[in-house]
Amino acid sequence: MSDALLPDPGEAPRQIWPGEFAARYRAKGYWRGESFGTLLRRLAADHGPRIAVVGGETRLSYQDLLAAAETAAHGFLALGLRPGDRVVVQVPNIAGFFPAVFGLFLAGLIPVYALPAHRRTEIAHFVARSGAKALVIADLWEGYDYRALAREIREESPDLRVVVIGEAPVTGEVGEFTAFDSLKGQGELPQVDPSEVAFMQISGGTTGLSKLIPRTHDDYIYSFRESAAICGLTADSVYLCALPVAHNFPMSSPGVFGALSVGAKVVLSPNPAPATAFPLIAAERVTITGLVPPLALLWMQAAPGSAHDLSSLEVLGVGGAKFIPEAAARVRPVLGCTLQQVFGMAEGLVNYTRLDDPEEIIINTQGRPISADDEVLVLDDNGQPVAMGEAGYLHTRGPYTIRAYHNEPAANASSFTPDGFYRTGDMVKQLPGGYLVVQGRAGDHINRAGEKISAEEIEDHLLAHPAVFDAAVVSIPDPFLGERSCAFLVLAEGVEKPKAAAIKAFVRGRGIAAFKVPDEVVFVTEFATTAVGKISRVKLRADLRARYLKEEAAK
Ligand code: AMP
Ligand code: DBH
Repeated sequence: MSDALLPDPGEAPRQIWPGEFAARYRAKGYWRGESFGTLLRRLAADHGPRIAVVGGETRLSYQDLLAAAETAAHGFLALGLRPGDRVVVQVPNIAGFFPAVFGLFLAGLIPVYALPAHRRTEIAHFVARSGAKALVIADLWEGYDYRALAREIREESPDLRVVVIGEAPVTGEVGEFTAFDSLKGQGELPQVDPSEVAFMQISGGTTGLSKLIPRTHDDYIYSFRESAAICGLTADSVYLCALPVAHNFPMSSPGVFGALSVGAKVVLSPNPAPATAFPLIAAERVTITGLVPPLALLWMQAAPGSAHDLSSLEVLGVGGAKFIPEAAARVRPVLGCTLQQVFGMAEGLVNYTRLDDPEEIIINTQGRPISADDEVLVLDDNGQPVAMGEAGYLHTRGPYTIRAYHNEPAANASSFTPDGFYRTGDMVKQLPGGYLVVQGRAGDHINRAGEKISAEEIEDHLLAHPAVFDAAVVSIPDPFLGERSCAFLVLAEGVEKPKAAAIKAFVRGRGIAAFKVPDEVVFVTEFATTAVGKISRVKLRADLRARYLKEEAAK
């Protein structure tokens, strides 16, 4: 699509529910007119000296967090940022994430959450699509220098302000950037309207590049407040954030915000490996955490032989991809805690098995929605409801599900029905009681260990390789990852066949997250065509997958 059709990226993100819906969500007490900033002030008043966040050597109480966030808010505005401006935040699991994002909220600025795995191409896209005025990054993390990445981004966007947060306070030299810990300023902080967009999450990208998901204070706070209740969180709970904090699952299901909303303690694990997370569980007496299925498997493998005391763990949330019943059944016997399946999406709808559900429900379903006002439709190919227990496409609408992506007219036309239902692309069965069982999905993305990869996005990168004539990227079932990605390539005529490793290196060199690099590369002589010409990409990918699986089975 040409840029001319896109709304001005300078336009502030909005999220609008029709009046009668908004009125109902308010009347029912879902939307309470509280902003993130007001929430933090209330939490600091109620839980002041209690520990809110533990990350590395840093321990922040609720009042420390408020003080640091207020300082940061003044500092962001002193940099020349104005309420409503977007700020791309790419910060890993370090304590500084919290004063930074609450500082942005208090200043009326709008975080756009990137993941630590994102690279030049993705960050540049988020900056451009959101019209961001600033970037908040870490310095060095897990061997990667985010300042180098920021320098590349600034080549394209020279006016972008860059603020650097460290695991330890950054006070010294940060080159041409601003040290987070040097932010200061004074004056009035703006009034923030809780019905306005608070931040933007990113979609896993079912087609093309990731889309931006504008969430309001009202809708998001409702989703994690209710999640905290469903997940049994109290002020005595300790939530371990083992997945990247900016991802919607550890952020809100119930996540770090759900935990903070009840005065609990959040512990940040720099990574989710048992060797890192288990000592933290023992030391901080962690009661609840969330993992994607492959990590849950890894933890179950490591726990029996571990010297660390994991007995404080009460609840393990597992989501992001399908957790197969055989694995689900082992959680309680092996880890001694209650499994809670979580089926959610950054666009909104989140389903949980309830802690007191029968074991059979916990093991075999992906839960039921948070809200009595989450409307769920399971439709067939013709848009007609299927019978209870039959598989169909999940459509949803409700008090915390978006009605539109930011700045995406074409995707909005296809992803939402005229009456405002979000077409999730997931195939589900609905059981009595509203429990959903995920069956698969309609779209052509790869769900690699909970990371969603758009086939189209990777095909575009592959097509940029001079030796590649055509490319199709498909998901292949994988015993550990759930799915892995496989790129089928037709080479241009007369070129020398490159090595698979060279193709992978080329894709990585395009500046994208490592998890998007194809796991496998298969060269084929041609793609099937029908009599009328090229077959659809959807059918082509399905055919290639089927052929691959048949050949594997024959081996
Ligand atoms: P995203 O739109 O990137 O936030 O990814 C959300 C998608 O992840 C959902 O639409 C599902 O396809 C998938 N997903 C999340 N949780 C689960 C789960 N528990 N089981 C199966 N698929 C899941
Ligand atoms: O995969 C997801 O995006 C996801 C999974 C579980 C999510 O956004 C969530 C819970 O909130």
